[in-house]
Amino acid sequence: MKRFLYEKSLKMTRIFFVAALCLSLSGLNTFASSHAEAPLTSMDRYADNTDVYAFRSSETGREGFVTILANFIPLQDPAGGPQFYRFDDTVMYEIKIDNTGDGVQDITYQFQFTTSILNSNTVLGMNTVNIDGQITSLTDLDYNMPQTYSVRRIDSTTGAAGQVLATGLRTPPSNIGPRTTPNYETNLGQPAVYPLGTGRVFCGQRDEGFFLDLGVFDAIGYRSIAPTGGVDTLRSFNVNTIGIEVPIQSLTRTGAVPTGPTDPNAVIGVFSTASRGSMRVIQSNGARSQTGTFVQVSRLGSPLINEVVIPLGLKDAFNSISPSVDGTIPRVVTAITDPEFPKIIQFALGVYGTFNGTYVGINLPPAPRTDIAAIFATGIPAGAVPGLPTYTTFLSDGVPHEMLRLNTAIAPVAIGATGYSRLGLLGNDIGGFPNGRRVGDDVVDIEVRALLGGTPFTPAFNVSPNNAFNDGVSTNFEGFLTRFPYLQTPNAGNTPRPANFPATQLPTGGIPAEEEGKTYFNGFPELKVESNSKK
Ligand SMILES: [Ca+2]
Ligand SMILES: [Ca+2]
Ligand SMILES: [Ca+2]
Ligand SMILES: [Ca+2]
Repeated sequence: MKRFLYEKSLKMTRIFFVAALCLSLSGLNTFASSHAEAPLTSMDRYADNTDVYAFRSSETGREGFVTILANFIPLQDPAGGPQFYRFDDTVMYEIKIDNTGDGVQDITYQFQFTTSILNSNTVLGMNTVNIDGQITSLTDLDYNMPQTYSVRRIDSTTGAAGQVLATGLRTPPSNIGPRTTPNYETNLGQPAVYPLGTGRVFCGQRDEGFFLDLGVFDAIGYRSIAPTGGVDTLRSFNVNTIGIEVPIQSLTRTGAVPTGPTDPNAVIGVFSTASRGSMRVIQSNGARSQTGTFVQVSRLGSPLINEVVIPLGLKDAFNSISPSVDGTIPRVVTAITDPEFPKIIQFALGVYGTFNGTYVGINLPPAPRTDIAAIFATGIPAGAVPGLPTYTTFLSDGVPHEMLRLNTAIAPVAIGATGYSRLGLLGNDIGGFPNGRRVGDDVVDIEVRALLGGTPFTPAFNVSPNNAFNDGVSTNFEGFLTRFPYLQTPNAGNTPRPANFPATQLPTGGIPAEEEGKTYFNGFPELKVESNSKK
C-alpha cells in the first residue's frame, strides 16, 4: 500500500515539474492583481478571507448537510465603533465548489451586500438613538445602518447567470455592547439564520474561532510546544462569517448522495474568494465608487497555505489565481514540494535552541515533499493511511490544485463525540482535517507537524519532536456552538478584553483581578494637551 503511494507520488511530482517547465515564470505577471497574509490583502481587510471551514453538519437532524463557512475582516476589536464592522458593499464574496477535480469551480455561491443609512444626522454610525437606542431585532429602527444581502447560485452546467436563491436577507449589527445590543444571540444572532432551500444561510459577526499563538512569526517564539501553555493571540477578537448549509446531493457531481467513502463522486473541493471592481474612483467631494469587471483579490482553501507555504513575492498573485492554474506556476509547485517554513523552524531552533529550557533538535525530510503535495494540493489517495482503508480525499486530475477537500460520505464527528480528535486524521479521526475542516480542528498543530514530516507519510521523521509539536493553544477559549453556524456569539464591545496570557492561566470565573486593573478606568482620564512651547 505504501509502496503504491510512493510510486504514485513520484509520478505526480514528475507531472508537476514537466508542467512547470512548460510555462515561463514571466507569465505570472499577467496574474498579478492587487490586494492580511499577503502584502495587499493586509491593507484590504474587508476583502481579506481569513478561514474556510467545510464539514458534514454535526447538528442533530442535519446529518445530510454540508456546512461551509468563509470568514472575512480579521482581528476585529469588538469595541471598534461607532462604525463597527459590516461586509463591504463593493466586494463580491464567493464560496466555490469543485466536484470534478480540475480546480475549476462547478458550483458558486455569490454574496453581495447593500447598506442603507436611516439617520445620517447622527454623530454615531451603525447604531444611534432613533427610537430607544437599543437594537433588539434585525428590523429595529435603532439599527441605523442595516445591511441586506442577496445569495445567488451558479452551476457551471446551467449557465453563468445562475439563480437568485434569496434577496433582502439581513445581517445582524456587530455586538456593540450590553446597552445597545442586549441578549445578542437571541435577539440578533439566531434570527439572522435564514432558510435557503432545505438548507440555511447566515452572514454576520461571530467570535473568531481560529486559535493559535501568533508568536510563531517572532522567530517561532512559541511559549510552549506542549498542548497548553501558549497564548491565543486571537482570543476575544471577532470576524465576519458567511455561512451556508447545503444538502450533500446539491454539491456532488452526480447530484446524488454518494454510496460510500470510496464512491468517486464523494469528494468535493472547496475554496472561497473575494473580488473587487477593477476601477476605484475617489472624487474631490470625498465620494468613492468602485466599478468595472470584478477582479479576484483574495482566495482561500486550506488554512495557512498563503501564510506559511507561498513565498512573499507570490502571495498577492496567489490570491488572484484559480486553483486550476496552481500547477502551471513553477514557484507555487516548488513552494509546496520544497517548503521553506520547516527550515525556518529548524533555523530558529538552532539559534534560540530551547523551549522552556528543553533543547529540541530536529531533522527534516528531503525535497521533493510529495507528502505535502498530497495533503495540500492533490488530496490523500485511497489506502494511503494504514488502518483506515476507506479514507479518501482523492479528487485529482494529477495536477496540484490547492483546495480544501471534503469526503461527503464520511460521517460527521462532533466536537467531544466518541472518536473526536482536534488533530483530525493525525488523531485517527477521519471526520476532521485534512478531510475538510471543522471549527475545532487544530490546524496549526496538524500543519506544523505535517511540514516537519511528523506524519505516517514520512515514517523516518514521524518521531518526536516532529510529530509532537504544539503551539500551546488547543481550543478556542469562547468555545463553539453545536448548531449552525457553529461559530460562537461575537464578543461584545464595551467589555474588557483579556490581555494575552498563557492558556494555562485561563480564568475559570471571569477576568482575573490583575487584568481588570489594566482595562478599567476609574472615571475619565485627564485630557492632555500638547504644548507648542519649546524649553
Ligand atoms: Ca471542476
Ligand atoms: Ca430599539
Ligand atoms: Ca475566539
Ligand atoms: Ca494548537
